[in-house]
Parts: sequence; C-alpha cells; structure tokens
Amino acid sequence: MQLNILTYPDPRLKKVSKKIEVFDEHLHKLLDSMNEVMFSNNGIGLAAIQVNYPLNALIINLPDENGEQSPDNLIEIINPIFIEQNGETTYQEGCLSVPGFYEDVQRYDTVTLKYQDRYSNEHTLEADGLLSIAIQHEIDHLLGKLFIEKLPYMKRKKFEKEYKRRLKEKKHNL
Ligand code: Y12
Ligand code: CO
Repeated sequence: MQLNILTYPDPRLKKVSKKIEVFDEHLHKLLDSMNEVMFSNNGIGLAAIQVNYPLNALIINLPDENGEQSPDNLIEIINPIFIEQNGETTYQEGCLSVPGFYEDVQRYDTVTLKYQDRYSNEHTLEADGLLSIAIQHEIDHLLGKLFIEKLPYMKRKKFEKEYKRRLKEKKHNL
C-alpha cells in the first residue's frame, strides 16, 4: 500500500478520525504500510490521518538507548481512550506533517489509556516520559489537532510566517 504523508496546511489533517470496527487484513496492511512510511521518514510516531486515513489508529516506535528503532518496540494503538492524565511536562516536539519545525509544547506528564491492538484485543497502558508525550501528540492527530495549535499566540504567529516563507522558497526552487 503506497502512502503519502499529508503536510500542513492540508485541510484533510483537520478531520476527526472514526472508531475502527473491523480488524481485518486491510487494517493490518494499513498499519504495516504506516510503519514503513514512518521508518523511511525518520519518524517515531504516526497517526492514520497523516496518511489520509481518518481512522482511530496510531503507531509509535521510540528509539532505544543507542538511538536505534527496533520492530520489537513498535506499539500499535487502535481506538485509544484516556482514562487518566496527570502532571505537566514540556518537550520540544516535531511532526512528520510539519516538516523542519520543532517547538516546546506543554502536555500531561503521565497518561493512562485503554486501547485495542490490531486483533481487537483490549489493553491498558500507563505511560510517562517520551512515550506519554508521543501518545498525546498522536491522539491529538485523531482529533484533527496539530501540535502547532498548542503554541502560545506569538510563537504560533512566528511559526506561520516562517513556514509560509519556507513553502514559498521550496516552490520557487522546484
Ligand atoms: C515526541 C514528540 C513528538 C512525537 C510525534 C512524532 N514525531 C515525529 O516522528 C517527527 C519526526 C520528524 C522527522 C523529520 O524528518 C527527518 O528528521 C529526516 C522531520 O523533518 C525535518 O526535520 C526536515 C520532522 C519531524 C513523538 C515524541
Ligand atoms: Co504529528
């Protein structure tokens, strides 16, 4: 399955994703292809909406202590629901749909969620650190939200100006 990553300001990124009801071969192919496109673009997290599938599915593959990504560390999360969110933390986030831009974002420090895996089995996950941040970032995608929408007013304005300038420059160089 050939997937392309949607980038800001593509309006399709604003769609609210739908609950997955059917856990079939098509879903498995989508998750496998998401993993390929995430890995080949040096990503550590990707939501289905970012490849134009507005479905409640996301994948996360955090690097280990050597900075390597391993298939063993891949987490596939379907139909997540937060059941607890605590504390506060700030991390400099990036997103494959907002290439080349990183900014501090404030989020909950720890989260607990319920979700299903690709076979519809139910799980509960307590997350902290980078995993907690990645989960919150990706679940925002399912709600049609990008991390830039969490920036304070002046930082958002600065982002818009700089991003537009880079898009123009890119178009000019084509
Ligand atoms: C912490 C914060 C945010 C997340 C969400 C997942 N984010 C990513 O996977 C972002 C990856 C990314 C990769 C890029 O490409 C390269 O570095 C080659 C990139 O593009 C540029 O910097 C040009 C932007 C973002 C998880 C955990
Ligand atoms: Co993102």
